[in-house]
Amino acid sequence: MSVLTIEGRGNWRKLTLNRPDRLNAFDDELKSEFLSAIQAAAADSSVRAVLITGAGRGFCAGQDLAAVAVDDDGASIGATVAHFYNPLIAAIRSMEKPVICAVNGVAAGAGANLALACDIVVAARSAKFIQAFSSIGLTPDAGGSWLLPRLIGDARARAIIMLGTPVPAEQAEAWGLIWKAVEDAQLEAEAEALATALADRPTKALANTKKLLDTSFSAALADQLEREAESQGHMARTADHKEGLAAFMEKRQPGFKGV
Ligand code: T3D
Repeated sequence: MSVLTIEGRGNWRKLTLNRPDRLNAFDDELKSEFLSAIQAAAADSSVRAVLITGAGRGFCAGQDLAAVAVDDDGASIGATVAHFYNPLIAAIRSMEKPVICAVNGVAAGAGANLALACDIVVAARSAKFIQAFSSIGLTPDAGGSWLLPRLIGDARARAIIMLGTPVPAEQAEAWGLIWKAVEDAQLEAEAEALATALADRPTKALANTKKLLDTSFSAALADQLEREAESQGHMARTADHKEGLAAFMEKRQPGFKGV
């Protein structure tokens, strides 16, 4: 059985982490297959949205701790972060199409931060997010120290990282850590409907929106205004913009092509 299921769904792709007996923790095989699948989805222009989820009762328990040598001198952990988690998170954030995460159960350590790095996160009500790092004497990785303060503010980020306190899905929604908590039985349908809707939207505009939002907390307003103007200049020349305008004038639904 493959550790990663890849399903084409018309103009979007679903990736399911598939090591349910380990709560989909990342061993070397899953790391390699998942990073390749993310890079392949990014490079394929026929894929206009990506949905990530997990098989079984967990979403992802982060690094497979059984695979971490107890006498490790730190070199392999550093290498894992540099060669897997960092490129993975960078690939998701820079992917020029929306990435949706359906958190079907517990998301811990790098598994939690993988979810939070996605553009839109929907979680089952039974799911929870755990910054598990400090409980095993580590510090956040997979972008956690960057994402969390931006999403929920410094006070909450500091506490959940230092204490390793699980954040239930409903609390995560109330804090703005995720987009939405839904009934467990509805998660798959809700997430797939989101992927379908996003894949039919103007992909280039969504890609540039990601770029703009990623710089919004670090850029000065004047610089961000310039970036917005530059982006609108590019968008105005896209076929999807012309289609959006035409559809509005003709009082019909637009048929965006992602170009
Ligand atoms: O190389 C590096 O280390 C650097 C990278 C670090 C990135 C990181 O992600 S560090 C953080 C690693 N993750 C964790 O510390 C989480 C460890 N897991 C847990 O704390 C708990 O399992 C959960 C809170 C996530 C879930 O608890 P619960 O009670 O629902 O399930 P469980 O019984 O603990 O787990 C079910 C099985 O999955 C169990 O195996 P068993 O007893 O049925 O044979 C458990 O050992 C296994 N499992 C859970 N998490 C991991 C794991 N096996 C390997 N690695 C895991 N991370």
